[in-house]
Amino acid sequence: MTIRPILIHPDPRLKKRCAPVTEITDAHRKLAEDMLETMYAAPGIGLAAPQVGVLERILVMDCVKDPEAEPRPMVLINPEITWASEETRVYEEGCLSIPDQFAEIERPAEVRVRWLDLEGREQEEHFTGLWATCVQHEIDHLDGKLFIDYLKPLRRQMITRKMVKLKRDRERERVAERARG
Ligand code: K1U
Ligand code: ZN
Repeated sequence: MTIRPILIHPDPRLKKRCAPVTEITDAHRKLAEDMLETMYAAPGIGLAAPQVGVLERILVMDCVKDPEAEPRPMVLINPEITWASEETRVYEEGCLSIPDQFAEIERPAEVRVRWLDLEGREQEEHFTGLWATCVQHEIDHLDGKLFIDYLKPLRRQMITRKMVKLKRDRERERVAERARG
């Protein structure tokens, strides 16, 4: 398993609508394994393929937060929301592609989602609580949407500017480190 680099906003690959997976191959199974390892290492509770530069409709998540509890790694291919509750829930979201920035986002409190598993079998499940919030955040990634797209333009621009600076600083540090040998 490999930890893959996570793209940081702004990046054009994070704004693209991803293509459905038409045939599940060993490359998809390797990608899913790597995404789970990358998510756990971050650490995070979800990760979508475009965040590691793959523009296909695959996401992983595990919202079991209790370190004593059994983990529940999930891989969802071509996920579709088949039902969303009218009731909403507000949660302070973060994003591994927008480090150290958080905002309260309102979404349906409960959703039903249909997807294919790694063997190509259709699955459907009702999600509530953090699982519902997370799966919607990840499906948004597959549609090229970030949580900051729900914010007012001024706040979105401020966060984007911070991310531009963060990327510039990280690149300078990378160049300086290479020069040091
Ligand atoms: O998609 C991503 O960028 C991952 C993101 C998922 C997410 C977080 C919050 C609400 C909805 C979706 C993250 O995992 S950010 C990190 C995070 O939330 C976390 C990290 C460690 C422990 C618990 C949570
Ligand atoms: Zn995210």
